[in-house]
Amino acid sequence: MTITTMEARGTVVFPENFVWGAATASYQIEGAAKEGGRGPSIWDTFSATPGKVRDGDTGEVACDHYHRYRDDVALMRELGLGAYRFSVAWPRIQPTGSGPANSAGLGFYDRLVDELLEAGITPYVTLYHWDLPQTLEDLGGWTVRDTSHRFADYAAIMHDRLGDRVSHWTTLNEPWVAAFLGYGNGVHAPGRTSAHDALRAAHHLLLGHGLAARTLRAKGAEEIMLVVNSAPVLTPAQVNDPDVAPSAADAEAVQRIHALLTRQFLDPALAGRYPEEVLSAAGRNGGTAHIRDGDLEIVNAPIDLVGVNYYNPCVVDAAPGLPADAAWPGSEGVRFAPADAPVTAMGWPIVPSGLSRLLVRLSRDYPRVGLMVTENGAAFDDVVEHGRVHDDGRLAYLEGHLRAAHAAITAGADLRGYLVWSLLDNFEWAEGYRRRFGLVHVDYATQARTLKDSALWYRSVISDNGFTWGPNKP
Ligand code: IFM
Repeated sequence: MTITTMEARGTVVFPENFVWGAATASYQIEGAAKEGGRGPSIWDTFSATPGKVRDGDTGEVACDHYHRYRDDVALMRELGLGAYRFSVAWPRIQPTGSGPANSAGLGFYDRLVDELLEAGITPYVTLYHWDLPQTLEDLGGWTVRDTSHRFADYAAIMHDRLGDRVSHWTTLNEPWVAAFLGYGNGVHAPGRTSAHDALRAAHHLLLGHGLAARTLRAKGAEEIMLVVNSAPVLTPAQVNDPDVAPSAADAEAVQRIHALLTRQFLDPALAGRYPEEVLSAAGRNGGTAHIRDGDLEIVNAPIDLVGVNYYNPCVVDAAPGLPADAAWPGSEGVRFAPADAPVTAMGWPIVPSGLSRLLVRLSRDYPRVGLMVTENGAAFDDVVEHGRVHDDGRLAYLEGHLRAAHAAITAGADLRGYLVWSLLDNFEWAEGYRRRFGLVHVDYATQARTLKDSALWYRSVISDNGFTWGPNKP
């Protein structure tokens, strides 16, 4: 069942123990880029490079969460969040990416975790949400194997410090983005533009995941998750009618892009093998010598959950003769097509049914792990008026996607929780501060926080473990 086939109004109630929360990432909110012994990350370097980030924005101050984390945890408590997913800035812990831990950096996360636990909020710790120490990039970044080993060392440091209070560990956030926007089309840090580098980076991120997952498990981590940006891959006609059968050429394009986006990471991590489509893309872009014997066994470390970051479907069709997109080595002959759907301020199509399709498929393809929606949300051009933010667009987006998540559970997906992206408006990477994804509005001039209408609605969803929608909702 997808939400396109559901009634026009009704009530959804989520399973008992369903996890409700929100997510952020270190570079996007912390600020204090030069405090507490933090070393530079690739995002400091990249955002300081003219022309890379809209309006010349950087994460130097961001939401000043480093200093305001107590107030931010108080907001989370006010919203009734059960879980808070945040990432650790590796360069706060190891300013040059290796060697002894920086105690001031560890101290910050220590205090944050204690504050969360005190507020009754479960911490979900992500170890890598893209802020690679610059020194490691200077040594080759994710294109070299050594970075994978450095990542596992850093994971060990973090578990040694927080493992007595943190049970939920995520190794990587969205390795596809880190590899293919960071090293492929250069839209993200470190801004390299080489298909070969991007494919090497993807493999070494996976290797780092496997090494870190094994390290965390050996140290007693209870739950280990890999978070991917995933999406159902659809033809343009399928966006509004999932039952339209694609032509053979379109079906091949769909299958190939699904392999490059999702299976490239989940097949190695959960089944210890690469899809043919990925090996063939690597073969045509510098070769596969970086994939060494034994790597895939390491990558296939036992994990418990896959985190799914879903925003919109990926829409493609066959376009014979088209060269590969720079972010998609192996996508020769495929067009990334527009979707016939309303869009957010990012220009991303709003297709809630895509979430149910995706969750059902992932649960079917990877039945041994549970799923969690670790990011879902939307940017809109919010304004504060008389102390309120009437973000109806975001509220409708969240409501539609929560209905879709519920439909997926009904259809058999093993979905354990849902985290909104994002708790706060924040630094939206190459888009800077213009794009607001928060449940909470941030005035960057004063750092004032204002709960948006969507936040107030989400609070009631959490407290009721569900909601009623439709014209006569109470
Ligand atoms: O802001 C990002 C986040 O860091 C990773 N997932 C997508 C979000 C919106 O672009």
